[in-house]
Amino acid sequence: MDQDLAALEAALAQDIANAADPAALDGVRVAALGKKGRVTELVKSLGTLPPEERREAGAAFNALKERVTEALAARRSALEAAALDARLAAERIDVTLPARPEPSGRIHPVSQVTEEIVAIFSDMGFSVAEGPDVEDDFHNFGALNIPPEHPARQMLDTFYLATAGKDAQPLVLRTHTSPVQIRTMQAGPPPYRIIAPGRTYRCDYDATHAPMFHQVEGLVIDRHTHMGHLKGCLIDFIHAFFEREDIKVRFRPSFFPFTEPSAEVDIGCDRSGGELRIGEGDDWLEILGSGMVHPNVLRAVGLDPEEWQGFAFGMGIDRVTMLKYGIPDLRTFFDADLRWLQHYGFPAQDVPSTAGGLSR
Ligand code: 2NL
Repeated sequence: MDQDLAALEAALAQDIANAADPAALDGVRVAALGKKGRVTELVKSLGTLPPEERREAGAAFNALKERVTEALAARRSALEAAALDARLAAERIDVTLPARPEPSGRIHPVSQVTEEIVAIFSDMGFSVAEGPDVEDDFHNFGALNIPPEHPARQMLDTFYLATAGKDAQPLVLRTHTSPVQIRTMQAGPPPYRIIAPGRTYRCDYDATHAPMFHQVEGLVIDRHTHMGHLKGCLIDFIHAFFEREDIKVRFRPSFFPFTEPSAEVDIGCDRSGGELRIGEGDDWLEILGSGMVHPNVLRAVGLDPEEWQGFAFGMGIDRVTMLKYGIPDLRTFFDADLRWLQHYGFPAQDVPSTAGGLSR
């Protein structure tokens, strides 16, 4: 009997030692201590023994059961500790490794400045409007009070598309983003407060002109919008854009077919020493065109000029990009030269916001 017990205990100890994972160990536990386990059966067999043997046998069985239970628990914690060690080894992180390199792609300065302009006007309650690059004569010229004989319409300045049939509407590459504002006014009722940034095209190419360039226009139409709103809006914009409150701003009478009265906007600068410094000195530099929207433009989109009025403005994005970030040659903007972009471009995470300091 004692020998049987010792053999059973040795066999179980062997099984416990051989169990390679918690599931196998559980199998051993059930085979020993489960309802039909070998140790359980032993305890159950107590009743079949003669009464004088039961006491001693009972003590021996219980002691065996206790030792097997302990051996199982010990093996379980050994397995768990080994599993944890393996996981810690597998998930080990070398905190001394260098950080990942900064992504090497760059945002083009024109894209960055467009985002800066959008951020400033968004803060003033403007939304962004977009439209097609290919326009018809009405949206690009006619609705803007530009008469047929106006020099802006000449074949020489405008890219005309070859359209089918001699009666077909002439199509052009838009020469400004004004048609976007015409389309916005046609699409729904006033009031409007929008800016329209985007690509524009003119048949012109030299040191300061590219055939494709970028413009932003703005439009505010309401019942009582006046020249004071135009001035306040553009002065605030200039201070925000150049990130200096002390820049002088001058409104100079001008002419555009689509505005009356019209004003060009100059900022104070210094040209002495062959270098341009914005906000210094007492010279002037033109950066914007603006004016009160011409009654004929309002009529062209079905608005009553006795009821609605407002202002509009236009600005070359490429030129203000050169000014703000000191890029000397416009033509390099469109060379797609990666070294140039590495030098003048912006990291993708530098998203402009007026709250974060536009350009930091
Ligand atoms: C400039 C001048 C300007 C506008 C653009 C505009 C648009 C509509 C109605 C009236 Cl829908 N005006 N745009 C007005 C004044 C000036 O641009 O020098 N651009 C680079």
